[in-house]
Amino acid sequence: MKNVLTQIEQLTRSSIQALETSLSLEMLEAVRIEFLGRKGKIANLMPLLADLSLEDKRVVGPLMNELKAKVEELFEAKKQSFADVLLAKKEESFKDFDVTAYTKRPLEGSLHPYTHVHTIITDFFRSIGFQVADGPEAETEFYNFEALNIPANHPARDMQDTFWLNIPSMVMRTHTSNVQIHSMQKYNPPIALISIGRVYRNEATDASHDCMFQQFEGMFIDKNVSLANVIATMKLFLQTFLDDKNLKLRVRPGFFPFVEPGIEIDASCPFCTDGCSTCKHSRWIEMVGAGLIHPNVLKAGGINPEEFSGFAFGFGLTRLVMLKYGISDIRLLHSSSVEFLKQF
Ligand code: FA5
Repeated sequence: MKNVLTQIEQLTRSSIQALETSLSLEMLEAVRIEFLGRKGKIANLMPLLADLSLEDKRVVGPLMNELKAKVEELFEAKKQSFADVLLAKKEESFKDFDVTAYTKRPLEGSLHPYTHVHTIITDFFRSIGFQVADGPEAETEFYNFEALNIPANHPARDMQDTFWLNIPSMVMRTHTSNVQIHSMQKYNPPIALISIGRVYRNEATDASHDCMFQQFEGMFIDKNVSLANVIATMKLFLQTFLDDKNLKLRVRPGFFPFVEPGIEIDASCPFCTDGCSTCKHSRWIEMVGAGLIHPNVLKAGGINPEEFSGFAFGFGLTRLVMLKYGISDIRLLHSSSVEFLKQF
């Protein structure tokens, strides 16, 4: 009996010491298995009871149960203390959490400069009564050339290097002027419309030329339309678009087979008064080709040139975009570069 009591006493000391010196949940679990496990040190004491007298059993039995209960209680208390420390650490780390602090935001999309300019142009022309029309990019020779007074073998065809399709008489349109004929066939005068879209030219690409770029065309047909009407419309539009109320226009003669007379309009440089790199130190920037619609073109569109006249104008939209946003290389517009696009 004395031997058993000594073992109980030793186990009590060693188990308490092991529990108290456990530094982690893992160490604590190892101690639990060592003392309280099914084959642990406390369970190993039980067979010793068998050799004791009934009287001794009544003394030793409760002592063994007490030892087991004590170790269990200390184990649970130690486990709880580890949980408390963990919780306190977690609370500490959240204490200074600032919900308004800067975090890197996901990349947001932005509108392409073409889209911005598209909106400015359509808003302006809708406000003065023009509608917005569309036309095909794969076009017949008739709508792209012949109906626009550019017959086959005419030298004017060389002005616009053409991408021919494998389908006979079909081209990628070289300008948005094809919309003029489609619209004359569709509507009766008065007609006031603009059209914006991609055009294609078989040209080498450099900082200011691309083989695919955008144009923006306008047309007005009514009775007694004069050149003064197109000049006034261009002046009002460019003053609004370039946000310069003092912008002046300079008109020069220009040749386009589908207008007569044809003019080219330059605008005073909106960026300087005495010359800069944008206007190449000339104080004028080439803006738009325009003129009164040639009677042959009105006829091709089914409109009587004796009764009606009209003006047409055509911008290189790509160059307008570059001018408005100070873009130096046309290739950036189709580059899909995120660094470039996120500025707009
Ligand atoms: C025309 O295409 C005429 N259809 C415009 C027109 C319409 C005149 C109605 C009169 C009446 P032009 O070939 O000049 O014209 O082209 C118009 C504009 O497109 C040019 O002023 C220029 O800004 C732009 N452009 C021409 N080629 C390129 C190119 N390769 N890359 C980028 N822009 C170009």
